[in-house]
Amino acid sequence: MDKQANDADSWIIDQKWEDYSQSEHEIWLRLYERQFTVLQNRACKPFLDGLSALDLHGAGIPNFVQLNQKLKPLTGWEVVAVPGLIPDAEFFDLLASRRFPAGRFIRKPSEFDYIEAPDIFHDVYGHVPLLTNPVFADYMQAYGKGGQRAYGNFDLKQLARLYWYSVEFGLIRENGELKIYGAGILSSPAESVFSLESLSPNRVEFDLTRLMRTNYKIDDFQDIYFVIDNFDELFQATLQDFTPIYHSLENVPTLSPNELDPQDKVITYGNHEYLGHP
Ligand code: HBI
Ligand code: FE
Repeated sequence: MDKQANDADSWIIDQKWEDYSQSEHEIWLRLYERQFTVLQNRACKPFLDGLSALDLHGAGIPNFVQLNQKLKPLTGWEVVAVPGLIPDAEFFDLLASRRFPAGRFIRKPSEFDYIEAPDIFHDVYGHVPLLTNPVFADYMQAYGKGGQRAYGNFDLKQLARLYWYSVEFGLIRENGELKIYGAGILSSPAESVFSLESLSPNRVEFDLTRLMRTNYKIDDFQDIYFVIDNFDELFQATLQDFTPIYHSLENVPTLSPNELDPQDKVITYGNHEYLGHP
């Protein structure tokens, strides 16, 4: 494959696993233990299966060398260390080549309950277990390729919304019940409960075009959650060429997160009582 115009590889750094302190390993263990309890009946089965297949509990922060020895044979994905959020173009290139960028830093004890930027716990605990699921693994690569096609040609905000409302905050139906697959929820104890049990948010059936119209909040629980029946639904939606959708959205108003659209197949109508983090 020809060298990418931008160079995603230049963002990859050594994880330097031996440099993590004991207290950093302990933060991982505390976050892991707490989340594991919260997610027992809330996370989708493919996530819990991935968590045990990769043995992420271990003795603390996972060493990517050992993690990739387990992950790569399963779906061809590997985790690469990056300093933090990277530019969209490089992000898409890494996903398109089955490399998931994970921040190597871990949050401080003072940030235990909430951190703005994705740290290694959000990226590895939240995102990586589902990369062991073949269909979701295909979806993530297809998403990266969709980003490469759009980059430079279309506004990326519709794609960012797709990532946000699926990969980060998506819900999935499992044996008739709603379960979590979005990493932003899976790495947050409070939102793991809120997303499934609060009466406040709307929950509607996944619809790609509608979802691409919907704004999102980055610093609080979501006002709306989109529900899929299976990962193949996501994968199929991403195989299509988005160009006609981008054009159809050009003169259609954006929806705010707490707005419903008349076409929505609503699962639960929210009462919007939750007014945000204090
Ligand atoms: N970079 N490391 C990292 N992790 C992300 O999740 C990430 C990113 N850059 C861009 C980005 N996400 C979003 O813009 C996606 O919606 C594309
Ligand atoms: Fe994330």
